[in-house]
Amino acid sequence: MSYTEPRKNTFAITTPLYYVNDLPHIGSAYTTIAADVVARFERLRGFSVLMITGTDEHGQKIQRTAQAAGRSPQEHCDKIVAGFESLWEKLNINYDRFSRTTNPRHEAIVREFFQRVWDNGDIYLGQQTGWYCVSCEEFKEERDLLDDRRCPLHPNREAEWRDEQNYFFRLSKYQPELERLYQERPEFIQPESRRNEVLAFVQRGLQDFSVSRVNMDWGFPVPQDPNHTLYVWFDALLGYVTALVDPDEEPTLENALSKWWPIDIHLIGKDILRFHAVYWPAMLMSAGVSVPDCVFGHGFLTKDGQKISKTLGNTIDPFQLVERYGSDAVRYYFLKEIELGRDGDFNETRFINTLNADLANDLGNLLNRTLGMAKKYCEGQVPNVSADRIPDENPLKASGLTLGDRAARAYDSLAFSHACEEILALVRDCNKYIDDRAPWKLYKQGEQQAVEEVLYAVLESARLAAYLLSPLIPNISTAIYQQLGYKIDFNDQSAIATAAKFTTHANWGTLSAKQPLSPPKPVFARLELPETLSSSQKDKASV
Ligand code: ME8
Repeated sequence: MSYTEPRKNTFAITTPLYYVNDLPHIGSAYTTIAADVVARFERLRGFSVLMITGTDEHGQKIQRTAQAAGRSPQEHCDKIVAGFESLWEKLNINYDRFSRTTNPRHEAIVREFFQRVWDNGDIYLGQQTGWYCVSCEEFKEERDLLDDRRCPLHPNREAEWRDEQNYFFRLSKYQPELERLYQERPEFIQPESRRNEVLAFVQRGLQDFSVSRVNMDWGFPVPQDPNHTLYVWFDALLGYVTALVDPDEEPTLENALSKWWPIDIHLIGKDILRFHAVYWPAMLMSAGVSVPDCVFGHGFLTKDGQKISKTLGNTIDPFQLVERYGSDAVRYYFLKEIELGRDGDFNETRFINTLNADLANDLGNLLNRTLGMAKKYCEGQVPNVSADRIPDENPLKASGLTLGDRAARAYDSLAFSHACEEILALVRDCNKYIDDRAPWKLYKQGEQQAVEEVLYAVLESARLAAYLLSPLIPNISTAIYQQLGYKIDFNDQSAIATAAKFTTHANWGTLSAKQPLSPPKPVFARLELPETLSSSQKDKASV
């Protein structure tokens, strides 16, 4: 994808369809926030956007969890789904479709797709023997297990031995076609490190995988042999396709693929890369469907340097985090502080320090002090200056003129932390510029024109920063815009592309002279460290 290349005017992005074995955790929140930021940015740019999230509800793992909780599987799923919906609302996620794999409409799509693969001769009956990790819902090679046959991703669970008749999908047949795909479209798997992982895996030789289970009925029956239940991953990946059908349309493959296909980005964590970058395109090839544009596998979150796990008892509760600090803070921290392709750490002290530095000090104070001066020196209006009268060499204008392009390129490659750096650099330049030009002195010297030029340049740069940060911190950006005298709400996703056109608002020089400003109000209150944080954690953060 490139900012400059023409594209279709629709854009579809997916998060994984999360397992409902438990309430959403910080990992699921991380992927969903990132997808929401991309979707918001594309909407801002004027694309017709479909953001899909949802839940993966079938399979043994869910069946057993429900059983342990004393509920029917469907009751259990409904209960947990409500938790996902509630977290997405708290985190201000603007998804368009929530795909649940237990939706009866989904079964119609799965049946039609499976029939195509069957008709293509890619399904056969065979004997499956091997170690199965129920938590991954995946057969494991013996060499990939720990010494006591535990799965490295779920060391508290033993893999289970299986020896049963299953239907298999001829993955091996698609090896040459997959290799051609990776060769011809290097951007299909991103970032590069993940692409290399997949290439190495495929080079070892692909083996057919089983797509049905026996003695397990929480799932769709295999249409041609109802004694078998379809493998949860086969059904789950198709949840993306079902989500594309408009609610008032018949759930057919033709309808599903008519508008939004191919999906532009499947955003996932690195744990499920193989399913998305190997199994999924092969299934699509078998069914005669084109493959998605890109699979982006992000890194994993750790806490205070340790893997987040229930066994270690160091999970981060996203509900608590958002209640304590607000959605913009949570969204900003994870995407600014962690490069999306890499693993990243959460530390509450660093969380607070980053937000105070960037949002309260640099951005918030800048706006506050500049609006205060505009009130005093310019009658509470945008200074009476036309942007083209400010020379191109003005440091804020010079940087502001190219910032829209630079930020767009960063967003395009999902380099959110880089986008934030670029935008925050302008904000910091503004603070320095005010200190250097000291408008309060210019005012005393009677240099009204100079005062107005300085304040215009700063207010306009703050506006541009707020605009370009709006996919990440929509509430703060809205507050900034409203104080600058606009009636624009960055959360009004259906109107935003026309209310604040990208071609105008992403450029420096958009703020209109004499627009009435609102009285300054802090847009982000400084955060305090909760008492409960131990001093050792504070120490770690400062290392
Ligand atoms: O795998 N750091 O669902 P799932 C960052 N149902 N992201 C994390 C994370 C961490 N520590 N832990 C989890 C499934 N994630 C399947 C998907 S798709 C058709 C089916 C995120 O609930 C990350 O996006 O186990 C990972 O890929 C996803 O949660 C796994 O979610």
